[in-house]
Amino acid sequence: MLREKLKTIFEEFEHDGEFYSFKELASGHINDTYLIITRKKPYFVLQRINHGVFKDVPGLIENKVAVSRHIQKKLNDLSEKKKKRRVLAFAKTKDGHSFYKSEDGNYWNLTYFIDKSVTHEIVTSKEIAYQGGKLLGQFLTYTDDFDASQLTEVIPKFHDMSFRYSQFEAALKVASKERLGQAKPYIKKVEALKEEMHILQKLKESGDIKLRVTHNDTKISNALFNKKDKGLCLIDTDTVMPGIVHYDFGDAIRTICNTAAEDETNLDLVEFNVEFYKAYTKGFLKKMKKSISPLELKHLPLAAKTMIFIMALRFLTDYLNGDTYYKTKYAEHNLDRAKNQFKLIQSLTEKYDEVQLENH
Ligand code: A2G
Repeated sequence: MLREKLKTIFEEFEHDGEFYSFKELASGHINDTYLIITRKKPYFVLQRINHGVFKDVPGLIENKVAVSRHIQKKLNDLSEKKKKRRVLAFAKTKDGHSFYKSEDGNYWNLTYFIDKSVTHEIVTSKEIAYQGGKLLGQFLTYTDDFDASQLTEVIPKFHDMSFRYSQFEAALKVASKERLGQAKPYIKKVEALKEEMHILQKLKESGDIKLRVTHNDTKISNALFNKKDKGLCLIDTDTVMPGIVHYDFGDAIRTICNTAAEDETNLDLVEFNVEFYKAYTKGFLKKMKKSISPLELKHLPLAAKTMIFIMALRFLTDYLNGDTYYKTKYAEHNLDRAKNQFKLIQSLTEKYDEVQLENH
């Protein structure tokens, strides 16, 4: 029984909590995540890391723990007023490790649940967008002096556009006739956008845009807020790796500015919200003013387009591959996700002038 299993795993970790019940937190597409409700707070979050997706789980967990520790040191130096900021804290197992490997070969990690925090699947106010921007700017600022060479590259070439195109092209060769047929209009879009979608990668490769420690999965549901909409911290740091600022900014905008959730199938509801873009950018730049270069700044709108596109491409590729990567609930789920992202690109493209910084 799942309850017994989770309780047993929970008890492998060092803490004072007494297991009472659990609740699945089902919004992620990769790992299995459970809120562990104890008899007396704090609660905990127990996560099974998907080792099909992440080949080096111990490396991944070391990354997360080291980055959290680095940020915690910065928080310790803050004034009392700013002490509401948070960072994930990891529990250790009774034998001193940051993860537990269960007999069935699965890897688990346990973090303290941040009390009175909430997440959002979509953004409903400019204030949340603004706070979200500040959170990311703060994360990148706190990790600016983190030695990126310490980090394991948990998924090599994660946001590398040429790599994602090559996976797409390989998927075209193995896809069923039926899926190829369903995907046809979107396959054409992928081909048409190829050159533009490589611009940022080229700037990264030439060194014109610098490498930083980036989060790499900055969708809005990976940000914690308090009940008054103030940002607390970014969570789900599984993919912290060296990257460019555009990965994180663009991936965040992808969900912040979508008027519908990523899984919405009614495409009439999917629009790009320019007001939220402006609010997010304002919060982000408030924290990043000193460290962002003119070239990085100029390419923020393209970052949004590129990161929406790379997710569309990955959802489409997974659909063509027969759904081997993302968790899906029905046969067309990945195709629907890709359609949602393509609709968002279309809407952003129509409003592209309005998101250019000089028009804010
Ligand atoms: O789904 C997951 O979180 C993905 N993470 C992320 O890259 C993005 O595709 C997202 C879409 O909602 C991993 O692939 C590790």
